Amino acid sequence: MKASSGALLAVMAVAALATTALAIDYRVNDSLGWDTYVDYDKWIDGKTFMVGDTITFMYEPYHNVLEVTEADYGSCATSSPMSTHSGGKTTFELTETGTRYFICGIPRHCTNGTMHVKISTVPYDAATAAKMEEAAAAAAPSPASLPSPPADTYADAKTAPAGAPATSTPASASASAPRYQQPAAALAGLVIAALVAIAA
Ligand SMILES: [Cu+2]
Repeated sequence: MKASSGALLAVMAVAALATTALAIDYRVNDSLGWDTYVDYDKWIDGKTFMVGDTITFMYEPYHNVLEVTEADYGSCATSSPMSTHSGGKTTFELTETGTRYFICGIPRHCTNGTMHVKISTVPYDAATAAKMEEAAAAAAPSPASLPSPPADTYADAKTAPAGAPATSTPASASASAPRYQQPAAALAGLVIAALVAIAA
């Protein structure tokens, strides 16, 4: 009786361990998200993606996420993606080992804007998982790391120079207007006087 319940506990413990394998949801580029002009190789550096982990792209709605082949990744080709995702939040489950390739499909965001990232997934390993979880916790976003304005919207931010005058008519111009009318009035008076003189 005692032995069998002990064995049962052992089985339950093993089952519990198996189901609580550490899985990490990686936010691509952490709190700054999927955006242009980011060194994604640098973001990947030091991370070990394992089967069971997920990667989540957080982005402004004018970006998207295309999963592509290695060849299309290399040339930033957007015409035949394996899958296309939009809406601002896309999660991929890393269900098997191997390398997956992701790019942004908006023109030039991949080629000029560095929006390409490849994720290599390795088999699950508990020790590495624990290490990665620790690293992820240490790198938790701080309130100070606010997202910078997206480079794409620079055109919208253009406004009139701060020093530009509110109107093109200074107040002094209207104040001097009567002076221009004075000679004209005087001339008109002379003309009338002359006409009166002729008539007489
Ligand atoms: Cu984009």
